[in-house]
Amino acid sequence: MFRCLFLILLILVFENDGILFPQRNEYRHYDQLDGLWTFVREPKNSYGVGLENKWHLVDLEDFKNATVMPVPSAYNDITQDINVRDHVGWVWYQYKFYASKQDTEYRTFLRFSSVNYYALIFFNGYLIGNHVGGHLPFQFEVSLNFNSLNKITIAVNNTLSHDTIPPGEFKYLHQTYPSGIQVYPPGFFELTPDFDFFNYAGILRSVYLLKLPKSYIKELKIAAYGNGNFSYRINVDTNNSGDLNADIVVTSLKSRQRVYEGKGLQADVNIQHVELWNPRGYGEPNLHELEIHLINNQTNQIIDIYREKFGFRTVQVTNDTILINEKTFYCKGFGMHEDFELHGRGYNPVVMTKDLNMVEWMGGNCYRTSHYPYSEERAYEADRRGIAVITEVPAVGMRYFTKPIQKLHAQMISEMILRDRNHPSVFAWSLSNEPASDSSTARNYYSDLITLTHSLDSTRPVTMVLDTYYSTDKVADMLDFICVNRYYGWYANTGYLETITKSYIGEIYEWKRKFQKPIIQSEYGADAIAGLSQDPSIDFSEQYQVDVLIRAHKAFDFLRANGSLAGEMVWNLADFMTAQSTSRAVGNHKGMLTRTRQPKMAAYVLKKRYETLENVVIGKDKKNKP
Ligand code: BDP
Repeated sequence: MFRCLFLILLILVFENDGILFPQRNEYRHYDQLDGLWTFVREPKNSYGVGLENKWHLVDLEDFKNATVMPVPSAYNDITQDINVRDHVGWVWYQYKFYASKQDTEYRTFLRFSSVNYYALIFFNGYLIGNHVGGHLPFQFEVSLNFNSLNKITIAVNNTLSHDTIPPGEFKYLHQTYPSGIQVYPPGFFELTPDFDFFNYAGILRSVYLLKLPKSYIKELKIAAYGNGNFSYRINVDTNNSGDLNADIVVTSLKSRQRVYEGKGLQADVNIQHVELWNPRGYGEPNLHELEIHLINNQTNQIIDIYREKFGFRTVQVTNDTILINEKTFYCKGFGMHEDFELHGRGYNPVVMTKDLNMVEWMGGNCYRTSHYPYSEERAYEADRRGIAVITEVPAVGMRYFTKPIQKLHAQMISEMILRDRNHPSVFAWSLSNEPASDSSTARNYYSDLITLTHSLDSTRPVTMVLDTYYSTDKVADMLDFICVNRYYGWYANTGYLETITKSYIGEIYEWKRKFQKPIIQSEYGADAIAGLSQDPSIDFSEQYQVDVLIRAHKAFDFLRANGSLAGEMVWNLADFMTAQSTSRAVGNHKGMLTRTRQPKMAAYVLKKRYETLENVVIGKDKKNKP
């Protein structure tokens, strides 16, 4: 039944109008509803007991099995109950609050920054909307009760199936011995997700009660280039309140000078002598602030204000390199995860800040939001720190290239772009990680999505992260640049260190030769269990991870020098949790850091490399053939 419900809901197109980050200022306010929410778990893979019995109409705290769950956090690792950790299916959250009298002056919205995977939102007993996919924000307007409690109820389902992105496989198992002994309990199934990270679920990022003016600034699109060309588009919810206009001021956050003043809900202008946003190591990550005053033309009064930080910079792609502000940008990067002990993928400013500090400590200038868009707070921090980011839509391990899946994928792409398009740090969109891109159905499927992405944002290149081979891949030629994941010395030729350098050189050189596009080695590395010391090295020892890195780096230096490599991203910044498998000893250990962010031996090797790597080398000596 859940499967049917799921499909029906997929068919309802989720209308996302663009979504701005919550802001508290002279005209808009919010309450952050984070804290302890009432939590009830349905039986594993239940057909939807809660929906059938209308749990949104009752007080969940009265249930015998009710407990509390911190928001934001994944629920999986908070209890001692293995059934909570490994839950598949519905869980319910509830939160009650009294509205303040002053709230009558505002329009109010519930904003969810990330609920994974599928969420039904009820407010004061009514279904007000749903969202599918996790990792991206959504909001619904609500009318508050002023004389009684307000009650938010959320039903969350983490089920992964063929109809979801990323996909998972349900395998129902039965086995009865001749004696009549049944091995598996009735209804037993194994769920194998098509990805290598723990499927943390629940309310993963903050929940807000937004308080916005009756007419308000709804959407903002900024494009700002290295030559000072600047355009903005403001979309307003007028609430039928007549003729609205906007006063605009752009201020340099470096000099604190106003560099532009204007009027209008949109404009295309050129601003002279702007300070550019640059990635770390290429100059300062200078930011500007666009301040919008929404004006009612009749009364000439300000009715809303929104301020957004942005940067002037240009991203271009040649056959060989990615250029930021017309300079070759070489990505010294990391694949990462939003992952930590206890709160799983739940947003935590401590972990986020530590992670970005560790990227900087190792001399990195770049990361990919593998394998889903990270928190909005992280994108603002990347802007401020000058870390260049490839933002990836949640579409890992794609195998089923059907129309309904494509529609969902397209929706996620558009939500991601609407959320992140004003961030200068985001320099490219990744549409998938390791899809089965060697089939012609994949080609048609991705061709549409690439066109869609370009039409939604013409200022950034589009890429995908491939693990196919240059000889069989069917999408690489449609991308602006190509990301390749490969694990020589780990998944291929384990233990044969002497093959690693030539394997990378040989393969990447062919990708380059065939497609004549910039190539980023987007994942490489090896697992190392922290403290496991073996010399000569053996797989899983810290020395082995170092040995793999050193040999890969030798190849990357060679490839860079002849213009065949535009960047490298080690997999992974830190160890992270995965599903259980015989190749995972309590998670994936390819981190440069442990899961608690302590450096392994490899971290020092990478730090030395990133700190000493010249910024611009590409294309110096093109005659340098392998
Ligand atoms: C790559 C995947 C990544 C995995 C990694 C690994 O993109 O999600 O964690 O392999 O196996 O193929 O460590």
